[in-house]
This record gives sequence, structure tokens and C-alpha cells, in this order.
Amino acid sequence: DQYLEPSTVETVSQYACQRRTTMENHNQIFTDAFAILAENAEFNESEGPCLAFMRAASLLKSLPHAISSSKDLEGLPCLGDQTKAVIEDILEYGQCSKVQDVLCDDRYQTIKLFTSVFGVGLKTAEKWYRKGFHSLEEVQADNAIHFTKMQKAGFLYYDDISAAVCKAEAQAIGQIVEETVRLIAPDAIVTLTGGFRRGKECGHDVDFLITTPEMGKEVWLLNRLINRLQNQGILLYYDIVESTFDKTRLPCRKFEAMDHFQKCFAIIKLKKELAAGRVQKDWKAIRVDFVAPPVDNFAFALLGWTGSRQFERDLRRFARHERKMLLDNHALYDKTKKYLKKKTTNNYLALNDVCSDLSEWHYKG
Ligand code: DCP
Ligand code: MG
Repeated sequence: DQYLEPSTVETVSQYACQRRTTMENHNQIFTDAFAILAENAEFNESEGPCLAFMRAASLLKSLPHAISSSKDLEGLPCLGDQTKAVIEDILEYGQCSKVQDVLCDDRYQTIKLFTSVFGVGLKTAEKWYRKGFHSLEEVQADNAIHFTKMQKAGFLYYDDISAAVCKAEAQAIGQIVEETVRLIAPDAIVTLTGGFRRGKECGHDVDFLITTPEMGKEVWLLNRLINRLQNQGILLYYDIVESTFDKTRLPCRKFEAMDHFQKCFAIIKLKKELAAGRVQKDWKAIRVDFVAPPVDNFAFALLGWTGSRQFERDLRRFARHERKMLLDNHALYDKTKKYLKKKTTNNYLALNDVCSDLSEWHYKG
């Protein structure tokens, strides 16, 4: 009698970083609905509801079974009255009227279209919408609008960029980047990150972290890489954002705050096989992000750029509330000790320290 029966109902954590989540989503019908509602809330700048829908979607993605009745929701965290109502609608009618309303909403459709252009954020999309525009053609035909260099590239390569990047394309880009970086610094570290590192089959871009084992040498990498890609004739667009890295600054509490590493947003021309006899261009424009952290921040940069966004958000929330620590893309800070995870010469060691401390963390697919 001294042995208790193991509980058959496992409690599900409210933190995405403590839930094992595979690529297999048994609740896509619900998570698709939440993604639309979250996006609409984002377009309306309703931060609270946006976060609530994203949290609910993240939670449902981690469940090993499909929700088939509202009884299945009992005891689950991250679900409020609003999100439960959506699930119940879908269970009963196969769809949710709120989601259908959003999909038919003129503002939602138009803002979604405009923000799908590389370089167009919410503010710009709203400005164009207020001008009464509903199509990209109308926007482009307006002589009064001054487009940024990024937006010009966004329109120019719109069809390619708005199509998903598949794993094979990401790997092909990876090979080009790897080979080119080797020519600049043979010992450089090139790591595919973002969604493809999590095992996703497709994504909207390809993300890379690049650094050198020797501190400080990384500052030359991106410019040289860009030069070489340009000489190969495959660089369609680039924008280098210089590092604003300040070691004395404290981490930001807000996840959305960008990190301070040097980075480059690029569009690369990837050769593709043509179907026999078809006349079409033999390349595809692919969005690529490069980030070049100094090697002693590499582990945290990698953790931060692997995503998903919800996983990262919850990692930070977990660190703050459960460990009284602050985590960002640069380091893990112990609020009680004032510093900062100790700097080590081997950055992988630094990350291992963190992971052994919080051994329950799992990457979220
Ligand atoms: N990231 C971050 N800070 C930012 C932007 C992104 O920490 N300001 C992180 C979280 C993301 C990851 O980097 O998951 C990569 O960003 P992407 O926008 O490329 O997202 P994904 O690669 O996850 O998705 P996609 O498949 O759409 O590219
Ligand atoms: Mg990505």
C-alpha cells in the first residue's frame, strides 16, 4: 500500500517550454481557427486577446490526441472562456462563426494582403487601407507613395517570396551559405536555425546564425559574405543592420524586443530544376536572414532564434517567474546575483549549464 498508483492524468504545463510538442498536430482544425483569430487581434492591436489565442493554439498543438468533446478540455491550462467557446463551436458545427466573420472581413483581408509584402508592417498596411486601397496593384499604381528599398524588393519578388520555402530549398541555401562562409573563414560556425531547426517542412524564410570561434572576428563575416554572394550574382536584395550590442545593458522584459546582434535581411536567387519543355524562369527568390552574434553569446542567440515565438515567450516567462532569472538572446541573468551567467570560453558549455538547470525544457515544433 505504500506505493501509490501513478496518476493516469498527467498535468499539462502552462509553459510551452515544458510541454513536449511534436510536429504532429492532432488539433489542426482548432489551431488554424486560433491562428486566424490571433492574427486578426494583432491587426487590431489587441495584445491581450492575440496572446490568449496564440497560447491556446500552442497548448492544443502539444496534446497527444484530438479534442473530441468539451470534456477533454477539463483541467487544461491556457484556455479561457473565449477560446473554449471557439472550440465548442467547432465541435458542434464544424466551424466557428467568429472565425468565418474574420475571414470575410474587408479590413482583415486587406491588411493580411498588404502585410504579406516584405517590408510592409502593420502601420504601413493601415495607411494604405485608409487610402481605400484593396489590391497590391492599386497600391503600386499610386505615385504619391514612396516605397522603401525593402518594399520595392518585396513587390518585385512577391510571388516567389510569398510561396513557402521547402526543406530541400532551405538545405540548398544552407549549402551555398556554408561553402561561401568557408572561403572567408574556414573555422566559422554556420547554423541553420528558425523553423527548419525545429524540423518544420516549410517556412517563410531561412534563418542562419554565423560566428567565428575567435571573439571579435565575427564582425567582418556578414559584409564579406554579402560581397561574395553578390559576386556570385545570386544576391537579389540585402539590408545589413549593424550591431548595437552593449554588454552593460540589462535584458529586456518584453520578448518582442529585438536582440542587438549584427544581422542581414536578404533575398537570394536559388537555381531550380525546370519541368521539361516549360518556359519559365529557372530560379526562385528566397528570403534569408543572417545573424552574427559574438561567439560568447552564440548559445543564447541560437536558443532565441530557434523559436517558436510562443516557445521563446514562455521560456522567458518561465525563467522570470519560476527561476527569478531573466533570459534574452544574449544571456541568462540571475536577478538575485546581479550577474549574468558566467562567461565561458566554450559557449556550448554555457548553454549546457542552463539546460541542466532546467532539464525539463523541450523544443516546441
Ligand atoms: N526571433 C526572435 N526575435 C525576433 C524575431 C525572431 O527571437 N525579433 C526568433 C523566434 C523565431 C525565430 O527567431 O521563431 C525565427 O524567426 P522567423 O520569423 O523566421 O520564424 P520561424 O523560422 O519560426 O518561422 P517561419 O517558418 O515562418 O520562418
Ligand atoms: Mg524562419
